[in-house]
Amino acid sequence: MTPLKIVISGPVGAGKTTFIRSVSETEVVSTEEVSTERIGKTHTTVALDFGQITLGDYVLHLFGTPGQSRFDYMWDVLSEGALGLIVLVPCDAPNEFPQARRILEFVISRQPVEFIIGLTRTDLAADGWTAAEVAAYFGVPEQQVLALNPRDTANTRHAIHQLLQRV
Ligand SMILES: Nc1nc2c(ncn2[C@@H]2O[C@H](COP(=O)(O)OP(=O)(O)OP(=O)(O)O)[C@@H](O)[C@H]2O)c(=O)[nH]1
Ligand SMILES: [Mg+2]
Repeated sequence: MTPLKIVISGPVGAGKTTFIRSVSETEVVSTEEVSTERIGKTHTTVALDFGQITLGDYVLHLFGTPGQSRFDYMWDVLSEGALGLIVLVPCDAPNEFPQARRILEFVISRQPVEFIIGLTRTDLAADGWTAAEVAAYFGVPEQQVLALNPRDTANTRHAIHQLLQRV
């Protein structure tokens, strides 16, 4: 059976690489380099992350995008033929929300793909945006926004399940 393609996108530091590493059943292919920008961590994705998970009869290929805006052209490359999209949004970085919205609007304008929004870093920021506020910002129903910790495999598996339910 042809593998199904899922894209994990979102702004810098949202947890895309961490998400794919925690959910993938195969060793993840990552392309991280030392960041040239001050982004609060040393490494950043420069091309893609790739992982895989089998759910029932389906093999899912997971592609993670880079977050830095100099790599925006990768959205198009990586989202071609995608079945679903998870946009990760860090609850404590509202300055990154416009970038998240650009990603979402760009991918959906290229092809009508099902998506969910994963709200990350909720354990780190007590005063971060809530799921309801983020849903309002993106103009989607609250059920489409899922608070999740990309480090937690149960959380990331649940997010993939939620996305597949929509697909
Ligand atoms: N505690 C906690 N840490 C998180 C959460 N989300 C992300 N992180 C941490 O934030 C850091 C950034 O995560 P990455 O996976 O590198 O983020 P990324 O989206 O791949 O970033 P770029 O490739 O630079 O765009 C890592 O140290 C993660 O462990 C969260 O919900 N909780
Ligand atoms: Mg990354």
